[in-house]
Amino acid sequence: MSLDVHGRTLLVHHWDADGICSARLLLEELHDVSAENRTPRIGNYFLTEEEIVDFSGYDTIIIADMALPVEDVLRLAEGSEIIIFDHHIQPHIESVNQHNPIAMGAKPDDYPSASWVVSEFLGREIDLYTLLGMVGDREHRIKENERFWPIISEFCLENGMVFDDMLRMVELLDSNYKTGDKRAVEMAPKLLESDGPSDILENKEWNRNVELLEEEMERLMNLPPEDISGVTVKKISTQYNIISTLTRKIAWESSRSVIVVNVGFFEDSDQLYVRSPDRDMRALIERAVGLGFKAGGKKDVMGAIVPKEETEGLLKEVSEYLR
Ligand SMILES: [Mn+2]
Repeated sequence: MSLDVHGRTLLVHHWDADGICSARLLLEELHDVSAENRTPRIGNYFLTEEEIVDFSGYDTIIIADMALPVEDVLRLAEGSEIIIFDHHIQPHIESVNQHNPIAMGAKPDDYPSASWVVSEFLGREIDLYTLLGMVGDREHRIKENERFWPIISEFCLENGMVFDDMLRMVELLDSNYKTGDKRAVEMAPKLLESDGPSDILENKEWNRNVELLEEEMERLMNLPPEDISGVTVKKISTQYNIISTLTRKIAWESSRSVIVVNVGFFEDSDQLYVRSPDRDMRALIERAVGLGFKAGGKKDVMGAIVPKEETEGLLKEVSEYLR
């Protein structure tokens, strides 16, 4: 199917490797249209008032790999035509053009990335960007996918690559959001010009990012954690958006529940991230949302953005829940 857009077109996409690859595929399709691409403020899974006003000036808005709140989508839909390509859990939104098989009941394993939703919609052949989206979102777990792992293995073989090369490419693409560089995220889809890996593997800036991120991760891992009744709590201050990676690393090494608070990423808010090997986070997410916090996640993780003056309160709430 071809992508039917009219007027000034804006592509809003997630900042991670899947978002960048999905944007790359869509921009190729839109090459003869004056399309611009944008990512929301990094770390926000919603649009700010400013972004909504700004985006509302476009005739068509394509949203890729980003399950924005339904109320944000509906506000954009008031004056623009909306086309969504996604694979996140998201309610079905009747009034917009929503291509999200998961919202229609498909199995997550059949749609491991938004890049695949886009690729399938456009009827493309399997290519590097479609597969990198999957590797980005699933990492090593893509090997357990009975449908797509054989496709990835064969693609690697045919193109003289190994899976580690794909992981490296994902790391390089993700380095843009992890360093908090919104403009670099927005530039990235346009820098992917060839169909080969060299545009990614040889990008000097992204390689330098990865080095910086590794150094910062080491510094943060070496900071001593606190112990609050059997829960590991780590308070950090970093300008990098690496709280989820850090929390996962600490949790793997300790196999205990971990809470990380980063006071250094947002000016007005803190990032709070929780991972637990045995406690179901979904009830906690509901509770945090009920208390008015911006929180989201899955069975084993919760991420929240908390106004600075409320961080201690939420931290207390979370550690009580975990103990
Ligand atoms: Mn995705």
